[in-house]
Amino acid sequence: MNEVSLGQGGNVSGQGRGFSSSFLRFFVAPEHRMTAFTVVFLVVALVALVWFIVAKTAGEVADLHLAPSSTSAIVGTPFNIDMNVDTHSNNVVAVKAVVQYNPANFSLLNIDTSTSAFASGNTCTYNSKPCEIITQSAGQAIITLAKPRPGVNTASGKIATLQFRALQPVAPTSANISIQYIAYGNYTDSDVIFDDGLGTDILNSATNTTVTASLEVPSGLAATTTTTAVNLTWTAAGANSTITGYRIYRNGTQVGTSATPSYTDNGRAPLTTYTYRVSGVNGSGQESTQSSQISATTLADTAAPSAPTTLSTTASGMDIVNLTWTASTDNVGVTGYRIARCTGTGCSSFAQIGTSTATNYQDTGRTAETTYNYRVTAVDAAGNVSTASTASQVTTGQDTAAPSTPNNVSANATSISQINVSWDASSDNIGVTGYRVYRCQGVSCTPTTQVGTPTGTTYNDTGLTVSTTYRYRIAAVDARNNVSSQSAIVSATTNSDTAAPSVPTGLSGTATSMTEINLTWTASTDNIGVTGYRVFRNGTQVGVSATTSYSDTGLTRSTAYSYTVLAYDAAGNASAQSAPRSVTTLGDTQAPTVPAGLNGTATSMTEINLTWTASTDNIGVTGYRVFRNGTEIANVTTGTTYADTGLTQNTSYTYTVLAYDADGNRSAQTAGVSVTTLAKKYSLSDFAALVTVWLQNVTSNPSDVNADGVVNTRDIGIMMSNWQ
Ligand SMILES: [Ca+2]
Ligand SMILES: [Ca+2]
Ligand SMILES: [Ca+2]
Ligand SMILES: [Ca+2]
Repeated sequence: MNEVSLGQGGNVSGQGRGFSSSFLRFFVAPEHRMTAFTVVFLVVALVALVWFIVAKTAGEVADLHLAPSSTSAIVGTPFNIDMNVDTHSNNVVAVKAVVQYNPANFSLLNIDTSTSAFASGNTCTYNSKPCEIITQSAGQAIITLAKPRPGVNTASGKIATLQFRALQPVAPTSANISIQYIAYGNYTDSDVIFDDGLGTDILNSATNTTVTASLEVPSGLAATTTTTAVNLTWTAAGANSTITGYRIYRNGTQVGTSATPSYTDNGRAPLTTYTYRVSGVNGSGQESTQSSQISATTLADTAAPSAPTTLSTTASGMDIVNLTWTASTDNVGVTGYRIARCTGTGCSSFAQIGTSTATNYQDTGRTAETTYNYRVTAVDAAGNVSTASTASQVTTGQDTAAPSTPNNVSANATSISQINVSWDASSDNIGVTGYRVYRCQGVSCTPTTQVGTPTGTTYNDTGLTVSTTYRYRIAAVDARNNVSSQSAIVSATTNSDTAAPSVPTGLSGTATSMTEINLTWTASTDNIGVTGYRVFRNGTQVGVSATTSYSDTGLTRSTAYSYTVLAYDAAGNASAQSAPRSVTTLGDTQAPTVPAGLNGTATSMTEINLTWTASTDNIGVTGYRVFRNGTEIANVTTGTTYADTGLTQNTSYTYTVLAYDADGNRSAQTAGVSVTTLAKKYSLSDFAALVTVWLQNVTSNPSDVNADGVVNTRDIGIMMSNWQ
């Protein structure tokens, strides 16, 4: 059988071209169809090229034209491709077109041959065969048309109009829709429609139609706004559209999807402009171009949040207050809270102290033991402020924070007994109420004795010891007796004493004996204290006294001494000497003892030798006085003997002796001792001598001779006295 038939379902069978038939049968099997499509296309193209060359050699029949040659399509919207043929040089009596496409991308809706130049419908038959054979399968349509009257020349004409619809947005590639075209001309054989065995001219060619298919772009995008939302609407996709949903873009970023042509974009900020676009998405998830852009501006927020409720305040320690409250609500959103505070029980002059985005707040740095009131307001992003919450009152805990340690402590002596200590004021969370001053005495001691509690930053330490080092340190204290650390230790030394005592006055002296004078005087005064007095006798210091009296001993009796006194202090400062006072020691009033053992011996007619035992005296015996017959006759200053001469012979004399001292004190006289001089023994010479004396006396005193030549009695007496 010399026939080529293209079977249903794309199966190709034929006996005239066994190789091709077997080849095609293999590749058009469902499991090989995709590959087969390509291979078939290539094989067909190769064969067509061979046929084209053959046809050229045998004479071309016709050219194929597709109108349009490329198409822009909207997915889902039908588009037409006209398949035309025009005669090149021969009569065309039959055509065969194999239309191939990817059924995933396109569907062939209709093959319209009503205006074809080759057939008028399936009712036509030619040589017991239908003039028009159209077979379709997925991705392929084979259209075979024949003229009812072979041999009738047809210069040109439409073969068919193919109505496609794009199922997917496809890029324009050469394989979108492929048509293999075979034309037969100059047929005289009326047996079969297709038979190239009788000198038939064949033009076999292939052409492609490229299709740019895109998804339907949403249109008619419009918006209305509220404070927090933008309501979008757009035109629904057409009835044939493959769009199954939409994607919504805000400011270039997808923010949502919608199965319907509307979308509400909630959660927008008030008074804010947004831009929107919308795209369509088909069932394969492919997306259309985005729509044109629109802008929408939300409305301003003018509604204030609700007032915070159940405000609670709790003191934490002495300086922290914790606040919590129940959240406010707002049409847009509460952006934060403002916390206000005032100080005092029932106070009302609230001032904002902080903000919080949470429903709690910690107020630090509060003052201990202080009552505060708090209230909270809520605000939104537009600055709308709620009414204030109910105030909540709280009192902080007791002060436990000690003041800061006093700094810059200094100590300076201002006198011999005063040191002024000063320092910088300490600080305290509430207030420093005073300071404690600690002191010790010494150069390396630790001050532990509290000596002062000034409220200010100075302390004048008085009553101190001269030239003495003291060390100090300070601590600060608050009303709760929280005591700071003690300051650094400072020291100072009181001034040395340079002031001398006053000059002693009222110096007086009394001689109490021959060797002692007691001095007294009026006490001197001193800035610190009189340590003692120095006593000077005749300009030379003879002693010191811690009191206002002095006994000067070892003196000489009956001697005048000049005294002065000065006062001195512990630092060695000495006053001037007092006015001098002259005092004389007592004299000696004690007489020597009475000489004892007085003994007299007449050694001649005119001499008696006296001896006695020496007297004693409190001072010393100066001498003795000798009395004869009651008359002092001698002063013996050496020894205890006395020779009394010139006495009368054979005469008894009575002697006494007394002792005396340097001050003239005399002892009593001894008992009288009588001694008789030796008797006279006369000789002639004694008489001659008597006469001689007598004569001498008479001669010297002529008047003594009476007229009668008698010598008077006086002369006799003289003579007699010489006799003896
Ligand atoms: Ca609001
Ligand atoms: Ca404190
Ligand atoms: Ca002094
Ligand atoms: Ca005496």
